Amino acid sequence: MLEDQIKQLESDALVRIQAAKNPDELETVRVDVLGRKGSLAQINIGKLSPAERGPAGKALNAARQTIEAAFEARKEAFAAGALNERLQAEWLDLSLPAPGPRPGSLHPVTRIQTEIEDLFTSLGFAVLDGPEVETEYHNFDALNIPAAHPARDMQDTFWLTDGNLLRTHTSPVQVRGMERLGPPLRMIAPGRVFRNEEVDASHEHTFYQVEGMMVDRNVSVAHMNYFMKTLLSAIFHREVTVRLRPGYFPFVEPGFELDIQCLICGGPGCPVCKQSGWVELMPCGLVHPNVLRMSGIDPDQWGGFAFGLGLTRLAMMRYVIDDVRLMQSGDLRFLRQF
Ligand code: 2NL
Repeated sequence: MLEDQIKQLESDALVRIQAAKNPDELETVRVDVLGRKGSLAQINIGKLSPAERGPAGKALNAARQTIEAAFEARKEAFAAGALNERLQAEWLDLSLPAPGPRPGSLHPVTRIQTEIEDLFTSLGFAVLDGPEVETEYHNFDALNIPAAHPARDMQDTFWLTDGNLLRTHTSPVQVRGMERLGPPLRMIAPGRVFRNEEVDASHEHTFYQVEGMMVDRNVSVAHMNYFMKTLLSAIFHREVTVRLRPGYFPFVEPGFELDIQCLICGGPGCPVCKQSGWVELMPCGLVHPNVLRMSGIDPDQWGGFAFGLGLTRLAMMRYVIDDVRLMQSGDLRFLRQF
């Protein structure tokens, strides 16, 4: 009987569908049974008499539908199983507390700048700020820097097309301070300055410095010495020994180079001080009478001392940083060390 053969085929197929262990095995069963050359297709009802053909065709269709339904159900079961497995593997506990953001830290130059600002504030100095784009007058002329001075060269200064320039030191902030405040005054001017430099491990076109100045009656080199020693002892957290050598800067008279006794070897000589026992640290001097006069201060009534200090260089000394380019690299591996 063809109907019995169909029933047998159907029950065999259902057993094989249930027995399939994975989608690949299931697909093999589908091709074997439902495929174009599969076992269902082999059943030929064409040779039956017209009377038998109807019921046999119905039975064949019913079997096909049953097998297809079982196949679809099994296929969905495999898909659901795969999803469950994934959910198990990728499960994560969203109720766990997050580690939280890493606390930030200050850039080494900012740290030194803040310390110096705190120290000078405690000594009665104002902390002044000023423009980074300056006039030629405030950056050079008002500082008694001659018209032909090499610092004014294109090679040394970033000139703008309108005749202004990027300040090469923070002195112009102090010029503006003298103009605005008048004597007596104590001020420091920390900030970013620009030089037209070829950049390498020890030269940057952009770096930080702080300049300071005190103008009062009868200010002498002794006052300057006292403030400079106080400043350096605070920066290096210990007593420092200093010496003054003559140095020439157009905006001071007399001018000095202030050296400190080497903090590494303490005097006898080492690679840091190039065997001299001293490290050149700070140019300074008494403010030139021309500079006072140009900013409206009478040099016969008032006098002052002034100094310059490289913040970037100081930070490199303190933290033993051997390449100035790291300072503005934005490299988190560098910054996270501070
Ligand atoms: C430097 C420069 C020095 C000054 C800067 C100064 C400013 C005015 C008047 C007089 Cl408005 N002096 N500044 C004085 C002595 C040295 O150094 O480039 N230092 C890193």
